[in-house]
Amino acid sequence: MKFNTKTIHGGQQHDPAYGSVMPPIYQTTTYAQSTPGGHKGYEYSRTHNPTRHALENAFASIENGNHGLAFGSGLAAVDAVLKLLQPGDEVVSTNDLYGGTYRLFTKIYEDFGIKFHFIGMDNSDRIESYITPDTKLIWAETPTNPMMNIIDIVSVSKIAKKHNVLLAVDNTFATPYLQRPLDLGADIVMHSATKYLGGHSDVVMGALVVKNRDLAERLYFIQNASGAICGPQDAFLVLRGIKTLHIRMQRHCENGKVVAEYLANHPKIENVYWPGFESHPKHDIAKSQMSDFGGMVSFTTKGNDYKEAIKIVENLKIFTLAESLGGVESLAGHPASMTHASIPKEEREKTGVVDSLIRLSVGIEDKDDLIADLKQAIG
Ligand code: P1T
Repeated sequence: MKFNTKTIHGGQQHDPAYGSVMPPIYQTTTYAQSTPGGHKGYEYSRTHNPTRHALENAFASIENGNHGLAFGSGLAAVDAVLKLLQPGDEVVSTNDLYGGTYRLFTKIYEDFGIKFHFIGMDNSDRIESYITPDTKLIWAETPTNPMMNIIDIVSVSKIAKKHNVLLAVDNTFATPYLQRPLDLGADIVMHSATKYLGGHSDVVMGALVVKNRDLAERLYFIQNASGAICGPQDAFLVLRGIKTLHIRMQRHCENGKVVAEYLANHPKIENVYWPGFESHPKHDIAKSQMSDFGGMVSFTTKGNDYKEAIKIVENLKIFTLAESLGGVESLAGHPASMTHASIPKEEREKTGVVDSLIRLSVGIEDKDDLIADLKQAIG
C-alpha cells in the first residue's frame, strides 16, 4: 500500500460491531467479563482501548513500523523512551532540540542518574567520540526545532548499531509523509502528534513507533505501568487528522518554500533556516532522506535586532503568535522566550537560538495572503 493510501486505510478495519467506517469512540473505562479473564481482548482502558488501538495501528502503518503507541503528549512519549534506561546509563542527544525535551532530560532524568551529552550531530566522528560502554540511547531530532538542522539518520544509525545503542528519532517536524526514520535504521520514531499528525491544533498527544517486538513489549509495559495514555476522543481526532496528512503536508511544503524564499530576499532579514535551500549545510542529506522540505521556517532580523523581531511577531495578523506548530493555520513563535525558554541562554545561543530568532509554522492558507501578512509585518 502506498503512503497516500496508508494515511486513510493503514492498519484500519471497519468496526466489527456495525461496520462503521470510522472507529467508534469507545468512551469506556472497562469491559464486561463473562468469567474472570473472559473478555474480548479489552479489560481496562489504561491498558487497551479499541479507539486508541485503531490509532496506534495507523501510527505503525504510516511510519512503516510494526507497533505503535499513543500517549497523552509528545513529552509523555519521550518520557516512556527514557524509562527504558537505568541510573548510570548515558544518552547522546542533539544539542538543538525542543526546549521541553531538554527540560525533561536535564531537570528530571539527570536527577535519576542518567547522563546526557548534548552535541552538534553534524559530524559522525563527533557523535562516535561521545559513545561510552554506558551509552544506551542516541536521541536525534531532524529537522531540529527550531534551527532546522538536518541529522543524517543513516550514518547515525550505523554508529548506533555498531555500539549496540538504541537510536530514537523525533520525527515531529518532518512527519512520515516526508521521512521515515525506521526505514533509515532508527529503532524508535517519536512524534508530538499534537503537531502535523493531529494537524488541527485541537489535541495534545504523543506517539512512538518501533519495528522490534521485544522493544515494543517493553514500551507497552511502560505505557501501561506509568499510565500516560491518551483518551479515546483524542485518539479519534488524531486518526481523523492522519487521513489528510498527505494533502496537508503537500501544501505546507509548497507554502513553506514560498515563505522561505520571500524571507531570504528581504533586506531586513539576516538568516533564513530552511533545509530546501541549496546553501543549507545539510541540503544534500535533507534531499536524500526527506521527500520535500516541510513547512517550518526560522529566521533572524538584520543585525540580530531583538526589538525588530518582537515588532514583527506582534504585527502579524494571519500568522498567530503562539506556541506549537503543524496545524492548518500559520503560527509564529519567538523561541528564546517561548518554546526554548527552558534552555539556558548561553546554551541556546550556541546553537543559534538568539533573541531575534522567529520560527514560523507555515500553514495551508493561500500563499499570497501569507506573503502579504509578512510584508506588512516586516515592513
Ligand atoms: O507538546 P508535546 O505534544 O508534549 O510535544 C513535545 C515536543 C516534542 N518534540 C518536538 C520536536 C516538539 O516540537 C514538541 C512540542 N513543541 C512545541 C510545543 C513547540 O512549539 O515547539
